[in-house]
Amino acid sequence: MRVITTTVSVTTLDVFPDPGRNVFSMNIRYIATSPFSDQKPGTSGLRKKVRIFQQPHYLENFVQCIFDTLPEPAQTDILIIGGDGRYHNRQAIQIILKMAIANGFRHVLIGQHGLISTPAMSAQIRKYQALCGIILSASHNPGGPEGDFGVKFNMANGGPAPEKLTHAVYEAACVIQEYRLLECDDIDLDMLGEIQINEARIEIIDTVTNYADFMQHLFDFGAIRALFKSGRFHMLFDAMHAVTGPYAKELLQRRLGAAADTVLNATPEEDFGGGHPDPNLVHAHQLVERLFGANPPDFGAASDGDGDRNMILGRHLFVTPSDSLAVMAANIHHLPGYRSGLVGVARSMPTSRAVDRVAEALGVECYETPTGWKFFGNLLDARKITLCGEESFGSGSDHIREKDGLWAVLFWLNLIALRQKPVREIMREHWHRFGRHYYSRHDYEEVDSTAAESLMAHLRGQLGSLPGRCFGDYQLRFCDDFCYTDPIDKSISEHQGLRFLFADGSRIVFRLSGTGTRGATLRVYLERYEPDPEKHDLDTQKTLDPLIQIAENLARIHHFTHRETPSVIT
Ligand code: VG1
Ligand code: CO
Repeated sequence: MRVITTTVSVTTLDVFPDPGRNVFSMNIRYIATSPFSDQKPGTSGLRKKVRIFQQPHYLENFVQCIFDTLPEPAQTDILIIGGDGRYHNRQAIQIILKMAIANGFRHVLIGQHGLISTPAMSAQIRKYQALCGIILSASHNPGGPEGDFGVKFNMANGGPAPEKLTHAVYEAACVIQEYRLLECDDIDLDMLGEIQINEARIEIIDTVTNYADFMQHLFDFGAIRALFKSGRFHMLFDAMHAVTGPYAKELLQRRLGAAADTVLNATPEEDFGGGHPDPNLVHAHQLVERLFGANPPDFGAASDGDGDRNMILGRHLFVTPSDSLAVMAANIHHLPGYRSGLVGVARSMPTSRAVDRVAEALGVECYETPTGWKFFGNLLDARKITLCGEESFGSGSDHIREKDGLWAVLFWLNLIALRQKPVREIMREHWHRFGRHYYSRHDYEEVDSTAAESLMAHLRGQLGSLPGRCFGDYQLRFCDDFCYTDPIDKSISEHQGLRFLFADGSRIVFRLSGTGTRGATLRVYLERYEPDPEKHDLDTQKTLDPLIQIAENLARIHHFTHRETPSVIT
């Protein structure tokens, strides 16, 4: 529990008129409230419809519970606040700021215009040794008044709060009776600089410059600049009207010399231009059409609402995030920030095992964790891994404690500059050396929650009887309900997805999403290994078709969900 150090009277409105120091009124109100029953954080923070967050006391309750649950501040009392710019971002920031001051924070940093990408937040927390960062984002979920809003909170190591803390916040949210709020005017979020409120110093900071400076230490900007300057290399980056626009323009166009029209949809908008800010083949269609159309650029990339995801495209080529992670692992020692090489890697359980093969070849450990970046934090802090990733368009390294969209793009640019080869050639060589993992994820979105739970229960009920059984050419070798024991703190996370492993190394995984805001989303992950280079140019969905049929047979997807086909295939 944090100690409240403020000495302000709770009943009188004290005003200290000192225009030189920007001191505002400073009356702290203790506001009575009652719990909401649905404030359980999911895979990454609390995500709900905007109108749920707009209910009186809803955001305030949750934020008070975060403050009440934070560990005692060590030497520092810094809080950082920023969001992905979605609808309700600015209003939420003003509320959280006033609550932070009322809860005793003496130093609050806020991203200019209220914007901070998730990876930039992680970097800022580490740079300023902050106690906590609050990110207003529902990531890749759509925004706008009818869309989604979310609150993620990161700890002093820069990473998402671990499960122990998210559970504690939920428990506090179930019994909360009161929150604290400072009465004062809204502050200007657009002008860089400092203001003083009560005893607290509020700084509006330029995270774009900070983040770009940081990236410059990790990659060979000279080599990438030369690549653009050669005139033989063109790329497009789709910021999807979300938070990475300003960061991408600074990095790609200003610092690296890419053409002025490289960054598409570069202005963050409250509703992301009406789309899903989700960098995949379905939602980043403007970029996909260019890369798969006539006369495509050499390289394409996109990131999501809060900038932690990335999609990598070559000419007429989609690089699966799992393959991207494996390529990174195999090449990381060539990059300036990583000359000492890999100490180990980690991937989320449903991510393909392409990276496992690289780790094996390099003789380093490969850890398999549950879905969600919070599970990488301990491994990174303990220096067990250098690199980690998820199939859901996430990759990152020990430079911060979040996945990092633009970092991944710079990684690929640096690699292309070094190898002087197109993306397709880099992939072909990689598969030739390690074999190819054909991989796809099928999502069934917004299905009835009870039906989705029944489907999972139906699958769980069969786990004991399936090993050894044959499905066409595929013999089931092993299946389980994935349970993870953290190698560092030994904490246990159960029910992290159902995995079915076949004798030839193929795999099917089923799990329910923890980020959706309407009904349930069933995710089916399919993977088949192909060592033969003659068979590395097959159509992914066709080659996975037998496994798709087995998934249907095992889970009776149509029976439970009444869906003929998935809503999104990546
Ligand atoms: C999804 C992804 C998961 C990712 C999470 C947060 O979770 O599958 O890999 O860590 O989103 O990403 P789920 O529970 O819906 O499968 V982000 O970009 O929303 O912070
Ligand atoms: Co995200």
